[in-house]
Amino acid sequence: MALSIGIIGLSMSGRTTIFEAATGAAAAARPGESVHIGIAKVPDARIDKLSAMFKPVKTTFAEVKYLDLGASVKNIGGEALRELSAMDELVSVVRAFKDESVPHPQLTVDAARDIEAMNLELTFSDLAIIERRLGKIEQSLKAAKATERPKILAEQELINRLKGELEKDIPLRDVELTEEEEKSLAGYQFLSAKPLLTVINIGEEDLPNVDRIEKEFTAKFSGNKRRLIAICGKLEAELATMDAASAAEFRADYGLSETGLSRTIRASYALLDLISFFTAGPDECRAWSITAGTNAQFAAGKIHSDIQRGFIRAEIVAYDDFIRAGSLAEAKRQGVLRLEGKTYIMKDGDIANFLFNV
Ligand SMILES: Nc1nc2c(ncn2[C@@H]2O[C@H](COP(=O)(O)OP(=O)(O)OP(=O)(O)O)[C@@H](O)[C@H]2O)c(=O)[nH]1
Ligand SMILES: [Mg+2]
Repeated sequence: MALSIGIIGLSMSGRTTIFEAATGAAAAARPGESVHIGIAKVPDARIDKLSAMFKPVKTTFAEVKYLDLGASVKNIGGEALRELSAMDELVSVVRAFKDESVPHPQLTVDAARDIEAMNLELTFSDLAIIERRLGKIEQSLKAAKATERPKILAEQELINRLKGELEKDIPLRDVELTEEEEKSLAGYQFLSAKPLLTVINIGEEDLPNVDRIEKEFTAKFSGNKRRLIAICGKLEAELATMDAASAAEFRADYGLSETGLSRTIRASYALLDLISFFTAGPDECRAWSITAGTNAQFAAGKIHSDIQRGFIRAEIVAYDDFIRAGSLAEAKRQGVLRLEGKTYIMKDGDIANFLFNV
């Protein structure tokens, strides 16, 4: 399943602009529609190269599902909350660009203030969930049998502890939990517990200062499962409509080596500890996303449950070794194409062929 990312932000911060640049869909949430979903292909030069070598019938990039909310993200509740709860990660778009013709809901442009405002929205949303849950726990304690009480009381205590942290402005992703506590909270999908990528939407005039801006804000808003990048949404949206060669030329003029989408996705993958492995052949060259630390047998299950079930061995060659060798046969001759068993831990850039029997 594709990684799913919910875009949040104050109104007019540039969320839809960035969504469109990422997904190539001129497809903001239309009037009367509160959410819009778009699919972005995960750019990966290694897949381009493999595809050029194998000339497969089909080339398939990994995908990221982006969700753009039509309404401003204030008092997150109802459908917006349901949708965001289901996301793997949140991207918070914060306006830093100055433009008199684009009104700011707070009248002035102040990215640091808006970052905190968005954090508060997530905290409030979680506190509301917690209040409702505490009410229900009270009710169930009244009717509970003696044998049921300890479990309910433990949940009550944990939820109260989280409430205390949220009231101190500590997001739940910064709260240390035991594995057991994590498990008991899995059903809640608290928003302030989700990995958060803050995207500062800067004006073109600030492009030479990207590094400084990112360092400054990262120092100020660091935390567990948090990252921050600065991109110029408007420029990205314009470049996304051009053909690749002209876009690259413009990008070079601005001193940008990478697309905003590529930077955003790299940061998103890093936040979730995701890596890519590849399958490559005349039928298809394809990128697959897995969590770092996944073994070969589980990785095989990404492709098909039969391959996981009937797993025998994996033929693995590291991307760089394969490129140096120039072909699978030559990689084999050089001994860099090797056989690995079930427990082999997959590495980013592994090209894999799974041998299985069902
Ligand atoms: N100058 C400038 N304008 C931008 C930039 N990014 C977005 N805008 C403009 O800001 C306005 C709002 O952008 P949207 O992408 O619609 O923002 P949004 O957060 O989706 O807004 P709503 O969904 O309407 O709340 C549009 O007119 C954009 O063209 C930027 O980097 N620079
Ligand atoms: Mg919008």
